[in-house]
Amino acid sequence: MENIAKLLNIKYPLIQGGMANIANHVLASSVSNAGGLGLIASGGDNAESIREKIKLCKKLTDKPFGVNIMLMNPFADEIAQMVIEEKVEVVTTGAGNPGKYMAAWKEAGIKVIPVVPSVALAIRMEKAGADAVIAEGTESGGHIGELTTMALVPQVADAIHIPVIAAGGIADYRQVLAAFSLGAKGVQVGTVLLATKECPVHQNYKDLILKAKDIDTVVTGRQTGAPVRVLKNAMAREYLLKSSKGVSLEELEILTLGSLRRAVFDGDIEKGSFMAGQVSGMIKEIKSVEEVIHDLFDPVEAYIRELKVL
Ligand code: TUI
Repeated sequence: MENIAKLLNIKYPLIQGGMANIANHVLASSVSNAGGLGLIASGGDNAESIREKIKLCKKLTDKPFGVNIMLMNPFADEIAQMVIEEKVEVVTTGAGNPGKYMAAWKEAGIKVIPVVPSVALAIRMEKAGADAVIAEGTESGGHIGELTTMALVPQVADAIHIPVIAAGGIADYRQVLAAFSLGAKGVQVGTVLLATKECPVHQNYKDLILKAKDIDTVVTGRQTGAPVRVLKNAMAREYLLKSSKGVSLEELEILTLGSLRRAVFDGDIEKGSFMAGQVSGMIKEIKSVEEVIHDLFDPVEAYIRELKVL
């Protein structure tokens, strides 16, 4: 397979990242209308709230779109059922193993694309009937695995026979080309879509991405077993200080409780968790979703001709 555009019936081999609390019907339909695969993210929401967004998204686009299910969500079981009822075309999953849902989804004709942080999970997902996997490197924003995109993607591509989609560290056409070079058949992007006109986050969130430098993300939650990459701010510093002093998991949880919502909806620069990837430092202007997607793919062929590496 040349790339995943054919599999997903879309123009560009691009999937939008899940992005809890952010990826609603507006962002998802914008990505789908621009030729990628838009996704409505479940985050911690319940099935009915996502069902509403699916209905709204169907009014905004006649192109394929999907739903991302964050498997640490306590409502994951009901969301897994709801996507069948709503005849969602594509499901991506994150933050866990979707094995127990796979048979029902495949039976319903849903294309299933789990995020995998390791070769072992990729192999398990292929055996369980996944249509493709997203190999997501630790450069990504939000909940992350250990391996870098550079190390993970070729190892996953060598281990399985279904298409691999690269994620983590992709914000321009050079990184798109690198992903294909590593064996990926498509890319998933999140951070670069945060800085778009259509992205429904508080303006302060977008401004923080535009201001960020290369070293401005940190990983919180390594001690609790749920590492999360965020932009450095007072909240992240306090979290890291408290966890280095060995405070209880409960106290850390209280600190982070609702912090993503504070970032996304209130733009609370001090107390919000601004999840974002290491590519934040590359993003210097707000574009439309359509411009972002064109800028990721259109220069690739000319760039291949320009490259003289040996
Ligand atoms: O899921 C993500 N990124 C996310 S989810 C999220 S919401 C959240 N907020 C606070 C704490 C935790 C979550 C924000 N960003 N990316 C996909 C991803 N999946 N990254 C890593 C994984 C993963 C990890 C382990 C996937 C499977 C897995 O399997 C373990 C197992 O059971 O085998």
